[in-house]
Amino acid sequence: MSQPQTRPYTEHRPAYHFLPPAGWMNDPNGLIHFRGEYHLFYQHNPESAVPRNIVWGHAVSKDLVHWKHLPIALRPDKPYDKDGVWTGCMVDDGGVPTAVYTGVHPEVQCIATSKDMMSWEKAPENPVIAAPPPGLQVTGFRDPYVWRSRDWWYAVVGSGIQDVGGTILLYRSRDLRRWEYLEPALVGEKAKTGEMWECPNFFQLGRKWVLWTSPVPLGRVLYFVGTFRNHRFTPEYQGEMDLGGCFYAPQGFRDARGRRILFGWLWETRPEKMSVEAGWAGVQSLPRQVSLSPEGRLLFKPVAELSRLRREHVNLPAQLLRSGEEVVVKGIAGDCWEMFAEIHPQEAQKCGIRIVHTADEAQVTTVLFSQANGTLSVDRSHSSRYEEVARDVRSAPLSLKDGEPLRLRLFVDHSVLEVYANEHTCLTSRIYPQGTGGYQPHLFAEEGTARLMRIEGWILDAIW
Ligand code: DQQ
Repeated sequence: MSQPQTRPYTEHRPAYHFLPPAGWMNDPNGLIHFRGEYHLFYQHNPESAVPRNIVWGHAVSKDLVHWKHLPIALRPDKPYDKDGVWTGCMVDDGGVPTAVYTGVHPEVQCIATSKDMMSWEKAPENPVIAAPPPGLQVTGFRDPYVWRSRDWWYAVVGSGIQDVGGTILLYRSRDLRRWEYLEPALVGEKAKTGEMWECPNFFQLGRKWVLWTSPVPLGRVLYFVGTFRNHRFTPEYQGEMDLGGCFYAPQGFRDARGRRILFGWLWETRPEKMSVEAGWAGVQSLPRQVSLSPEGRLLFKPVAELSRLRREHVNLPAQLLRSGEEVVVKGIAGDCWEMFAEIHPQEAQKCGIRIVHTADEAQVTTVLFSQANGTLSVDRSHSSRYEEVARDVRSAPLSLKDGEPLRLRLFVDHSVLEVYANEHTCLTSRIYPQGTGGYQPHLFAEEGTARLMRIEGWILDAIW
């Protein structure tokens, strides 16, 4: 479905990332692979591009790439959720899809079931968790995430302990309706990991357990990999999921092929007024498959199905890239493309890709690897002539091992730029240039010569 042509900023509206027909979207919710179809629910205001009157939007896909919009699934129409049907997950309860979500206000946990994935019935037992554990001074109590282990359902609820830090509270139940509180599975330190942990996901991956959460007020996503014994999670590795500055509240699920896949909310970094005029705000990230590296850190790669969008293909021969010179990837231009670059920086202190606006080359976003600093960054200081959009530099630590090449995968979709480096470092960004025409990639090196090993690009199709 496309926006009416009378709206401004249509050139910023993504074409192969998921977003609703109109209005506001934030967190992905209720992700499940059910009877051969992928279901994506999401926090949504269909009326306007502002975060008010939230409902659960709903879409379905057979391939994680092409989506069909379905009717709104949950609305705030009960005393226990009249101020909001907030984030939650979906489980398959013996063939019955069951949403476990937060009703507001105050924050309580509720369930809703469906026979056909189209109409939803809220359980008479709601709220199924009516209050936080007695005696705990909590800073929030929301975003239940549920899994099954033998005869029990387990849930973590995002929370925080006053003056202590973010926490996940662990519960168990036989029937999803009567819940027993166990204990905090992990408690963070307020100064380091925030005061309240939104949207936790907690699951086993190989021989480890993974927790990721979106801490208030950090506005980014932390993950921990560790062990889970006797209801206690012991982190062994801590990482950041995406340091681009607009990625939040991801939710993951396991599909029928056993893959762990997540979507994350990409928020706008333009003023609310621009979003309201455009008529929409919020995009879902590409679906990312999550796995574990031998060192125990998380790896992220866009799902293989996305290659169905590939059209024209460009392949450059291996070559040297001298300081001060540029290699323009001719054949890759426009609003929707993907590219892969394998680069040996050699003695070049810096190298990367400039994403240059084709109609106005002064609007450029730079993806820069700095050997000296051990960082990968996205520089938006010259991305747009619009004064009022965010212009910053976001960086993630990135050091290459001896002989290891830089492997960059870029996805450009109108105002979305997703950068994946060596599968473990993600920087997702929003860019809003003035004018139509799209972008073209220019490779560059500085302070030394780099070697381009493999450069490939594809023009991508729209999904609607
Ligand atoms: N968004 C939801 C909350 C959640 C927050 C409300 C995270 O349930 O904590 O829209 O973005």
